[in-house]
Amino acid sequence: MALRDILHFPDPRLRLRAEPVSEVDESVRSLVDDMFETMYAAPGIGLAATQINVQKRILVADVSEDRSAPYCLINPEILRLEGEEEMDEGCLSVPGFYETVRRAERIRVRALGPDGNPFEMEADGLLAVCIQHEIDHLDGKLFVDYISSLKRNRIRKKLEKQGAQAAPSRSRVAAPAASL
Ligand code: QAP
Ligand code: CO
Repeated sequence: MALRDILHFPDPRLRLRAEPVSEVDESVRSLVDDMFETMYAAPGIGLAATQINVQKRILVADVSEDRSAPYCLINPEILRLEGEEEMDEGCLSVPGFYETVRRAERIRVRALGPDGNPFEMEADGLLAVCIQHEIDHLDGKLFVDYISSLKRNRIRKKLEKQGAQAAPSRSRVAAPAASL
C-alpha cells in the first residue's frame, strides 16, 4: 500500500481520458488499494485514477462517516440517470474550493468489482453525486467545468499561485545552503 500524489487543477493531465481496464489482475488490485489509502488519508469521499495520474477507468468512493462503505468501480457505465439535485461539491484536485453543481439524483451503474466480476448497483443522494463526479474525472472533466468561466478562472489563478509557491519552495531553501 502506498500514498499517491494527487494532481491539482489546472494540471493538463486531469484532462486526459482514461482507458478501460482490460483485465482485473493483481496490479489493478494493488492500484485500488493505493487509491483507497490515498482517498482516506486526504480525507476524501471519492477518488478517480486520473487524479493520481493513472489513465485507467477506476474509481473508489466511500461517503459513510466511518469508512464502512467502500465502493470500487472498474470500467463504470451509467445505465440510468433519474431526477435532478443540486449539491455543493469539492474535489481533492481543487483543494479549498466548493461550488454548487446540478446532477442526476439517482443513478444505476454497471461496473467490474476488484474481483473482476461485473455487478450493477443503484445509488442516490451523496453517493450518486460522488459516482457521477468521479466518472467525469475518467473523461477528463472537473466540477469546475459546470460553473461560470469567471469563477473557474479565479480558482485557476489561486491554485496556480499556490502550486508555483509549493513546488519550488524546497529548492529555493536548499539551493543557497548547497552553494555556500
Ligand atoms: C467528490 O471529493 C465529491 O477542497 C469527492 O480541501 C465531493 O472527496 C462529490 C476534499 C463532494 C460530491 C460532493 C476537498 C478534501 C475532498 C477539499 C472529495 C479539501 C480537502 C473532496
Ligand atoms: Co474530484
